[in-house]
Amino acid sequence: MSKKQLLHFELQGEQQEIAVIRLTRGPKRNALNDDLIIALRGIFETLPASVRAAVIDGEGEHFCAGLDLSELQERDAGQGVHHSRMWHAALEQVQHGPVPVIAALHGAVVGGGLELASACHIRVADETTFYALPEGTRGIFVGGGRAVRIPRLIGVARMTDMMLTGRVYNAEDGERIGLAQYLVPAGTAFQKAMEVAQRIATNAPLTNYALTHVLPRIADQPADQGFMTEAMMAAIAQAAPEAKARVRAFLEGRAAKVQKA
Ligand code: 1HE
Repeated sequence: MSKKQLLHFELQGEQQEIAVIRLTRGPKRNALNDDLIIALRGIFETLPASVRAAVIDGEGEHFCAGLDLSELQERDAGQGVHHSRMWHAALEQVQHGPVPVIAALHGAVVGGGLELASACHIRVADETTFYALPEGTRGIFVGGGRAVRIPRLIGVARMTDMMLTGRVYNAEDGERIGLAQYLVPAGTAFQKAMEVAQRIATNAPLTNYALTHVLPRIADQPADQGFMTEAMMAAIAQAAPEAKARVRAFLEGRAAKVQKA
């Protein structure tokens, strides 16, 4: 399969500010082969400067069936480490690339598919979504970063249960335990993800950077260091001319108030 068929990339929005990245291996349930992982990394390394937010979704009935099991050849231990590190490098680009990334989920979000989703900053799931980590039942382990990312979303105990028992979470329970931040009607995840992306694209880029690059690092720091990093980032953000202009706009009644939910 040529690389062109693995992913679709386009820019949307008046200023070309939203990057849409679609997994296009529908007949294989968007299973992630090596070429696709490398292509994904390339996209995030070379996003145009106009882009302020990105949306990832998958064509067909399912978001993603995880690692392409047909490529799980007999690797020796060293090759296995390099393969895992290739995934790490690609998903690092998603998580710590230039812009916030929203995953629009539907159908199966399993194995490496949940790995990809967990590298995104916001997950919007429709009612058809289901989540599983079937590696435990296939005699393998996670390898693309989930051992680090999933416990941070749902805790070690829930991930252990999912892997030991093959437990499948439906969309509602997935949202309840923190796998997704939004739950929407069937067929509307992409639309909602685009709305969220448009909203995010209106923020000051430095604030978005602080939220995607600095906040998760603060959360990983001991409290004493976290408070100091927070103070540094707060000072840098508020000193920016854009922050001053936005605060002035509010004080002069030119900016939106917070509305009751
Ligand atoms: C695949 C894959 C795949 C489907 N690798 N080819 N992930 C898994 O163990 C999930 C395996 N997949 C499934 O459980 C099911 O396919 C689904 C629930 C996702 C979808 O079911 P369904 O009935 O819609 O599709 P299907 O008939 O099972 O699959 C359609 C085709 O996609 C079929 O190929 P075909 O040639 O017979 O048409 C499947 O073989 C193929 N297909 N999933 C390869 N995963 C870095 S560590 C990551 C570790 C992992 O992610 S391990 C993988 C975990």
